[in-house]
Amino acid sequence: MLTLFHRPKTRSTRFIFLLEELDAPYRIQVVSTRNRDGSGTADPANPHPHGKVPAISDDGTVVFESPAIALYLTDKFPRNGLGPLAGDAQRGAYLSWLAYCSGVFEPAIMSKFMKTEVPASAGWMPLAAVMPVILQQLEPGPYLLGERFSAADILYGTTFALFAQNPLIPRSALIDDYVARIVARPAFERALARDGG
Ligand SMILES: N[C@@H](CCC(=O)N[C@@H](CS)C(=O)NCC(=O)O)C(=O)O
Repeated sequence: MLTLFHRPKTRSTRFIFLLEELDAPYRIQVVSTRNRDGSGTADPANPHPHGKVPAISDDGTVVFESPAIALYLTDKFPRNGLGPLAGDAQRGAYLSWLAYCSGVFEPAIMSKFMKTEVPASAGWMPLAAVMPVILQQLEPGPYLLGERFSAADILYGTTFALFAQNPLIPRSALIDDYVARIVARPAFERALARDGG
């Protein structure tokens, strides 16, 4: 059985969304994590090396970090076509956009939030340079991979949704329409219903 180590209203909620989209069998194990104010403790039951969520265990095979989990799950449960498989012409784009999310997009948001300049030698770029790249990819629409909805859209769509009321990410009709498409999916509703565990 596949276990999702989860804390409600965090990045792990996206994986309830994905597991619902995949129609995969899974159980949720709610764990504690540290809080933003420094209080709280990581749960020893959580296999993530820093006690963060999400992490999964698939009959003992542990996977952590969002892009890795997304890829593992879409490879393992290919039935609903949520991730192009090896040999698919869109595989390269899929892998790239998954990795870009936590390797470039999220650090760019955090740098802007922290008001820290992104050094030229950093592995990511300022948000002002990242947003045009994402917008260009989304322009043909309706999804990052064009007509094909994928797990990458779950990562980006829910991130944009989180910042819907936050001026940190400049709004555009393109992003608003994209978010509306993602959160209208029945699997998203089901994920919110199961978010508490
Ligand atoms: N790079 C990780 C980030 C995971 C992460 O930061 N999760 C937050 C919740 S949204 C967390 O567990 N925070 C508690 C902590 O840092 O101890 C991923 O993308 O999966």
